[in-house]
Amino acid sequence: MAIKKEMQVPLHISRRAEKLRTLIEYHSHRYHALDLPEISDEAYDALLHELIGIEKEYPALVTADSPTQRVGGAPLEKFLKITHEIPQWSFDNVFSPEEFALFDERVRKHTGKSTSYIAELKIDGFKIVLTYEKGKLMTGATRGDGVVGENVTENIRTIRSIPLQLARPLNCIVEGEIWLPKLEFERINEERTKNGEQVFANPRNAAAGTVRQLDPRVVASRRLDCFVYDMARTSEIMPETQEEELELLASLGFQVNPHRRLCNTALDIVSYWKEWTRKKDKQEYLVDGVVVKVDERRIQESLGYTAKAPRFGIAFKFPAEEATTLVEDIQLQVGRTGVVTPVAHLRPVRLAGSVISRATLHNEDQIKRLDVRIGDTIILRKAGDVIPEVVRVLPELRIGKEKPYCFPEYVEACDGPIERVPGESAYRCVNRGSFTQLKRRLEYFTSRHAFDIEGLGPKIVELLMRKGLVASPDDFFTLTEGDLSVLPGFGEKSAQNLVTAIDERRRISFSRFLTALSIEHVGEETAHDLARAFGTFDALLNASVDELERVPGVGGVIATSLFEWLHKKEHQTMLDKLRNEVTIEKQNMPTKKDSPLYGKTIVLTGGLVTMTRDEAKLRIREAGGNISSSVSKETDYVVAGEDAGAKLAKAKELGVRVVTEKEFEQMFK
Ligand code: 0OX
Repeated sequence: MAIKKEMQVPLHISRRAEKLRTLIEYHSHRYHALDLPEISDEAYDALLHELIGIEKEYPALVTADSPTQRVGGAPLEKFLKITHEIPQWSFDNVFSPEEFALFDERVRKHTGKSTSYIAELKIDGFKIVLTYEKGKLMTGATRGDGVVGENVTENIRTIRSIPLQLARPLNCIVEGEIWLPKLEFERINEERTKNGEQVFANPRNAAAGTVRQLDPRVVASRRLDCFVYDMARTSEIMPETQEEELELLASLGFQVNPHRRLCNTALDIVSYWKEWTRKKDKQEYLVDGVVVKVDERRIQESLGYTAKAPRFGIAFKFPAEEATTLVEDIQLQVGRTGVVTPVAHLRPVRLAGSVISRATLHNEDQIKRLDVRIGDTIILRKAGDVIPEVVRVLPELRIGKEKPYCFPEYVEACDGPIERVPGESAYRCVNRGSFTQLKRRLEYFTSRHAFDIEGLGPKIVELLMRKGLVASPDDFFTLTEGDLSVLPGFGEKSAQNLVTAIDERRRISFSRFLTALSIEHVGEETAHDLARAFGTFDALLNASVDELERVPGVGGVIATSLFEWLHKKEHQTMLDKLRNEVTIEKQNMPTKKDSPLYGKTIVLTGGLVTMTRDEAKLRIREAGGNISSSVSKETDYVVAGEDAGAKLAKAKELGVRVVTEKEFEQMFK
């Protein structure tokens, strides 16, 4: 007979639930009562969902005071309370097209036919309920717990997009979202940093903190804004559809978000959602999803409400960019120049639309800074096309069995010991000739950054190495169809295709060629600088250390190590053989001398929305600019994308000019 799970809650589960409850309560207080959260809403949600999951599986663990048992923020003491005339609902959430389809199915089952929906952007701000009498603004109230809110009328009177007087003398109650423009949020935080005050975590919290400011003058000094989306009650006739309702609100003088779309099918909604998943970050305000409402009021009313939410609408949230997960292990990864990078192996977690199971920890200093241990629960973040990052550890959830990570002396992939390079945070393999390191170099050689040979990915490279066909980069160019067609997974056709793909790459630009060699310190940017300075590979080979050092972007350390690399016997032999096989093109100098980027040093930071990082780099190079990965006094511009962090702060500190992605785009025009 199956034993009920509530009879046997494993100790580690009940302990985890208890720790989660305490931690969630702490962050809930910081969020709701202090408007000063330490973690993002998404990380908070991830913790809450974990607790909900545990309590669902083990109902015996539900306590009356569990944070899962309460909804919304309790009103603070400092403002007068207002009991809402209309209960303040919010919609249930769905997170994927599949979940949305279930919602649509429920609606269609009820109506017996297809229904048109209105899709609106879900503004991630602070909810406000406005009451007008005879067209005059009487009160503005926060949502509070949905029944009782706070009277913040004096504060919201300072918001210019909230009309004090409507176009007609009607009585009405409307609902909307107060938000703070992203740039204004940054300005406020700068000011707070100067005054030694704690900064706001995001524009949403800054908006909430401002609306609940006791001094209306402070509110007036900040540029709050408002979108209204619902007419909850009116002394006039209610419009028949949500579309007409939004038009009515606009005609009365409210600011209504312009990006709504009338959709006839669930598929249309999903494409609107996908479109805005991409476009959301370009707005001045935060958008955290799409709100979908049945358009016709008659159908809305007949669908009614559950105990928790209306049935006629749903919040279709964008994929979260932060989540929590467990560090199952920390392993070392050997790179092509022998640098050994610690990588966190994670319990797989869905993040920004993909499943993440690894995150780089960069180096020993980063591990120490984060104090990340095997067994820890961490907050993971992935924004735009930036690689997933460990934001912080949640030490409150430790049970004492977490293991701090220690760099070993001997690393198998290095085929020997490792050493920490003096003056650097990196460890390197002492032995530069291990199989893994050679494999990384050969993989990189054929990759899209270098020779870009189609069909020659890491798996094939390893196969070719194991079969003894390739041990040095020049070996790729002497492979024959006969060599390849007998390999596992190959036939005559695929062998022929690969040989053709290799042949197509026998001409290569100087900078790509140089990048492909995996010379220490010579990445894509330095390779470009060198190629631009010397024009031909022979000129580079003939350069002295002094001449190398004079190239912008190349310092003494790089010059010396490059010179040594180029003049090492084994490298010269390899280069001779390789140059017999391929033709290195002369580097074309950029012609756009009139570009504002010509000769400038640019740092890219944060997520870009309109282009990938690689595209941005290419365009900078074409315009004659240099790209650097760190901010210094020599930097001319820092391009700050979404969620730019430390580099942006450094730029501000040094007085380096910061440009937005939009301004950056303008520079190419
Ligand atoms: C938003 C938003 C929020 C109307 C009745 C329950 C939900 N954040 O942008 N809520 C609603 O609708 C309410 N619409 C929105 N656009």
